[in-house]
Amino acid sequence: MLKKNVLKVVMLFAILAMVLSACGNAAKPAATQAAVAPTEAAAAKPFGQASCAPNCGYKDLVLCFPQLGAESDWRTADTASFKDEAAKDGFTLVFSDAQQKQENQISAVRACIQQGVSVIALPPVVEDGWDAVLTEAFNAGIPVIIVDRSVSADPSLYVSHIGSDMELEGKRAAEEFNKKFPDGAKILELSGTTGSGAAVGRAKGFREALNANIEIIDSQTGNFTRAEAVPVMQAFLQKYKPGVDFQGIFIHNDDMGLGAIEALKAAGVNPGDLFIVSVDGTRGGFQAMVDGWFQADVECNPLLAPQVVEMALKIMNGQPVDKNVLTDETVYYPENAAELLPTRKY
Ligand code: GZL
Repeated sequence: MLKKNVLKVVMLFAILAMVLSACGNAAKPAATQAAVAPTEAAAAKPFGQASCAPNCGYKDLVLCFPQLGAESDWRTADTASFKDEAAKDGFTLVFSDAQQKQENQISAVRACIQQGVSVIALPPVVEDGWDAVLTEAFNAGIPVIIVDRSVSADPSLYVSHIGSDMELEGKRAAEEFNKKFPDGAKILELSGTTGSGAAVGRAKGFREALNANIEIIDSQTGNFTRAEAVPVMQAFLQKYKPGVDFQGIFIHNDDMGLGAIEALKAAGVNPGDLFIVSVDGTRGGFQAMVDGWFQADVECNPLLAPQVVEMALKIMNGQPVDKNVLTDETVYYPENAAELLPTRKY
């Protein structure tokens, strides 16, 4: 009996010793395991850094600019800003006009990816529907700068956004109505392209800042064009009596404002009968203030090319850039519109 017990104890100790040594191996400090010499981690190049870094210059830059359209004076000035900058600096501009169609912009971006451009500066016609093509650019190692309007895509898919604070523009317009109508009013809204960052932001900022006693009785899109705004204003005038059913109009850009004026004139409305606030600050908008039609014009600056080009070169040279760069803007008024009009660059 004693022998059996002794045997059991010995076996137990043997099992315990095996278990401990196994654990011991598992717990053995790295030094005694086969040491793997730490390899020099390849210094990760910043995304978008070009082979010419850190001395990339304008001659190295091939900038893809798939412009969304030519729908407004603002857009014309924006396009001119990029073409003038390319002529001045000597970089290669790959330009296209998508006629306000997202599918055309996406095709143009894909063509630029195929071409292997340095940077893509994308002015998105609408906020949604960009994730797939931005992913393709990202996977091709081509950095994207979102220009002007914003996108709803994952921000990790693009390097930066340069443009206006559209919600602030809407807020500034609302503050003009709040000042004018402390006792309340009924107003119309002529909005921009449905689903565009500009229209969505302006409408949101406008509504958030508008006093509760000012009612937006109707809102229709004029797609940011003068031609499309005329029938929208005509339809409004069929439904609502100016000065009676509504006292003012918030218009998302000057081009639609000029279309609205055509319809208002035809309906016998005079300058100043209505309180109209527009956005952009184009020459046409300044003239409308001089003529008494607009009572304020919220600035939206289209001359974005210099900032975009400098950022593109910083990216190519592996330098850090800000994720969101908003342009400084103001509000213009009739009091000094005549004096400023000759100085306007767009
Ligand atoms: C705003 C821009 C808008 C302008 C319109 O940044 O996208 O598009 O306000 C233009 O004039 O059509």
